[in-house]
Amino acid sequence: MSVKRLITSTTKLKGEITVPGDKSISHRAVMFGSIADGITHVQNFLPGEDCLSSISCFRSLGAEINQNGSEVIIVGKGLGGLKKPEKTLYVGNSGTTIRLMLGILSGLPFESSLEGDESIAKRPMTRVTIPLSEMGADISGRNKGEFTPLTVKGQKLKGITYELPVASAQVKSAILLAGMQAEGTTTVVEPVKTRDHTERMIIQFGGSIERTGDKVVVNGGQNLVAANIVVPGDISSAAFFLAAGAIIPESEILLKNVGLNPTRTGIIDVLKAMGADITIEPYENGASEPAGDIRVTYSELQGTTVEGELIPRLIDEIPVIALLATQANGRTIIKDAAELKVKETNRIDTVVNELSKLGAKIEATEDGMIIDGKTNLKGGTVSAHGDHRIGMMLSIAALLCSDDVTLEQSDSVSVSYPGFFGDLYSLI
Ligand code: SPQ
Repeated sequence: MSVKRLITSTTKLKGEITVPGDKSISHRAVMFGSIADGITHVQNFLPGEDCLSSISCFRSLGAEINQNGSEVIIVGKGLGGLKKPEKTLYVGNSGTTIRLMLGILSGLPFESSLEGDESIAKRPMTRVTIPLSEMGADISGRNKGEFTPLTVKGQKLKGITYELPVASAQVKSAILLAGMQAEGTTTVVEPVKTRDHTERMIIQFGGSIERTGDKVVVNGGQNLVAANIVVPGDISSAAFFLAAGAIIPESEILLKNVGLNPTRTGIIDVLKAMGADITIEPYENGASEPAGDIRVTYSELQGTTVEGELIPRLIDEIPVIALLATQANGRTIIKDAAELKVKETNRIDTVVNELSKLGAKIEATEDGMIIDGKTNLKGGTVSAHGDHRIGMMLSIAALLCSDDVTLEQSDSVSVSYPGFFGDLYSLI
């Protein structure tokens, strides 16, 4: 187990950071490149463990993928170019890899099995296997297909209309990926709009997709063609620096090339609602995925309420929003976020338990948490529990702690941000 003594008692953070490429977009670039015809070039790919799992799974399916750091070249031969893997596809810690792949594999003419690490084994899969089965997929697994390991026997699929019971971009994407191979039309109805990287990428790869209100519609039998994908920096990684700059006195941090897709920018809305000093300079380059520079300067924060349609736009940032709330005056309430219970860890429990160890006034609720600030954080031994976002949030919290902080399972951060500690400590 990796254990790291974290830097504490920091007075200011100053400098410029270019966070690595977006995780959600990097996964999708590998998948679309592997099922398209022709040579796809991906720039600023995230070489984090999760996205490397996607590469390794598609290599096992016969895709030719050359990855050199953040540059990836994929020689795609269309869906028909993929073949039965010789061994079980291993997705590591990555929920996005397994759920989106289930959509792709459901319609391919061979059998494949998938499994991941201990955390993946606890994450619910029926949210994907139920709609895919309605389309004709044959997927079996532990506990009636609820958990890994899963086996998919490819079938001819038919289009369906499916109302998502939970707002989930992964479920939406799996259905769309199956829908592009199905007979007829597939419609996904979203209760609340979730990240739309799959939809944008279908268009970039020459496919067609339509959105009307809460409905996303794809036609079956689509063939995709290779594309050049430039991945913007990951706003979910930038969020840790945005939080650090906002709560550590005298800080000023410039974040370059951060993805600004409106389905992901809920963290900026929350920071502004709390009174943070944030300025954004969007790039006017007409890219499919918008990006820009963000500057954050320390200021006094106020508590806020985070709920409703905002939740899917910041779901992965809730751990760091909880930390922000410990440094804001008054009460912060986070609700409508029960989805946090089925992430890499139960992120309601892990955030509450680990921040409490550092002296935060925080309590769990059924669908979120309540935090009272402003609190002086002390020190202690905390754990990432194998969850990258918890590890990074605790490393930012430590900067404010008055006593020593030891972080267990610190190497979890490599799932989405391998150079995290180097970048963070370059600002001191
Ligand atoms: O891939 P994984 O493990 O599910 O990653 C997480 C994360 O914190 O990085 C969630 F734990 O992000 C998900 C996100 O929460 C990535 C994602 C996507 O790329 O489509 C969508 C969200 O999940 P969901 O279940 O709401 O669709």
